[in-house]
Amino acid sequence: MSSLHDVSQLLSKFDPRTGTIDDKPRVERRLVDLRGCFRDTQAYESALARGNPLVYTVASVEAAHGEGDLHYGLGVIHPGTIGDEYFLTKGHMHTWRDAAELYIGLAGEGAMLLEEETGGGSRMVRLHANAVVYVPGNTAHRTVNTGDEPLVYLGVYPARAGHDYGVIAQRNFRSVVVKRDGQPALIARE
Ligand code: S6P
Ligand code: ZN
Repeated sequence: MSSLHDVSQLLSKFDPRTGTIDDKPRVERRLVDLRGCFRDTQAYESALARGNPLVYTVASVEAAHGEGDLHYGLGVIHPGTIGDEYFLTKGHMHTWRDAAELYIGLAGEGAMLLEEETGGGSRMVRLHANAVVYVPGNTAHRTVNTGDEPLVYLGVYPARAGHDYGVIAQRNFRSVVVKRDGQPALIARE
């Protein structure tokens, strides 16, 4: 449980340039970690043959585990494309399906791909500095960088949300965000 006496539980400092939050753990996702995510598998394999760039990092603060507690993460997605599809996160649903999440844009230009688990459609919602995206419960979410600079954002979610990556690994998203005439467009995966 957090205590008002312990300031380390109350205040953290992040650096949007390094994608770090104090000394909290930070995961790195490189191109090789994103096998199966991109639509154009040939473009993926040939990009991988040329190198294994860092695609995104997430530093997380996940210390509190009370029923009403919050976790949060600082994400940095680097600019780039595979074929015409923007660099992206793996994407997930929350294990506790009802858990919503707030994404707060800090720098760069990007978008969130939001999909209901069953039936419903896909939405692309722009994410950038001074924008807040509300991700409802029961919604698969993936973030993409549509600009030329790193996309930096905070994600705030219930401590008990959990991350279900398996559901995405199995069937991926139904739509993709691609670059069309220099602009992001949402299209069906086919
Ligand atoms: C966690 C939140 C974000 C993501 C981050 C990376 O609920 O949605 O911090 O973890 O955007 O995406 P992913 O799909 O690799 O976790
Ligand atoms: Zn999430």
